[in-house]
Amino acid sequence: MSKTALITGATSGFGAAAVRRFAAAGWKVIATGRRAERLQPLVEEFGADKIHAVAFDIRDAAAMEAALAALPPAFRDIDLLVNNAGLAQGTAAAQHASLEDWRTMIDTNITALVTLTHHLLPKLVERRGAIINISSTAALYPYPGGNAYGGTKAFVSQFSLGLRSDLHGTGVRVTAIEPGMAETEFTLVRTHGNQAASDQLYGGASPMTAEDIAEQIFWVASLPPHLNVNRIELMPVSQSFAGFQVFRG
Ligand code: NDP
Ligand code: 8X3
Repeated sequence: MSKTALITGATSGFGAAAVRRFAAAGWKVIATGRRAERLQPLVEEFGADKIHAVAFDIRDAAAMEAALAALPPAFRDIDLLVNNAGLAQGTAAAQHASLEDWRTMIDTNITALVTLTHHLLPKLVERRGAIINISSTAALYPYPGGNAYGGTKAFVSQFSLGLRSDLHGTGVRVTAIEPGMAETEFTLVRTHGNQAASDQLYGGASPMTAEDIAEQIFWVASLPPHLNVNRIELMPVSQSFAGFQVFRG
């Protein structure tokens, strides 16, 4: 019998690629995101028996609850939660950053993620399922302008380890995937729509692709049930570290 995954942020980037990867392998997928017009083609591509699309703002707790309560019976036995929906907003230094941007990141990357996880934990325990959280290299390596975004992803990585601890003995597996630079709509969103900035960042850099990350998500989910990958940190070969900065006043 096929398994069921709930994948958030399925309208773009990693999430859309993951929906395709899991559906192509025979999984049933609940695909979520705000842009309904991006979800519908996934249903048309794989069929309504394979993909259940549900559009809502993940920060809207009532809409999330309603979406879960309205799941068709064939999609209720969720085996895997992929907490992928998320974003960065802005690259300004903390002292110049927008508080609204910070709150958007915290509401999306942290509050919505823990809310959805809390709703699904009883089902995941019942089914000895799995949780894959999309964190970032920004969780571990600070960089100028990464302030609140890196903070949210540090939460995601640490929350993942904490979940593992609490879920000890339940059979539920938890993994944090911590990617570096991958070309998606991430930078377009971060810069509030600056396509030139996005093209400049990724141009000539051979960044990772959405499909690269989807493959990692699928690999983790396909491992035998006695194996838990705690975290995966990955980058394109073109990306590495640049050391500490020293200010001399
Ligand atoms: P994209 O911008 O391409 O995709 C982000 C997805 O998140 C979209 O489907 C978007 O859907 C969804 N999302 C954002 N806000 C909301 C919201 N309020 N409600 C519902 N869905 C929302 O970026 P990526 O695919 O790159 O990002 C996916 C995850 O990977 C994020 O958590 C990001 O932080 C992380 N990441 C990305 C890296 C990169 O270099 N690209 C590297 C490391 C981590 P919609 O707008 O339709 O609602
Ligand atoms: C996205 C990677 O380096 O832009 O999480 O923060 S980075």
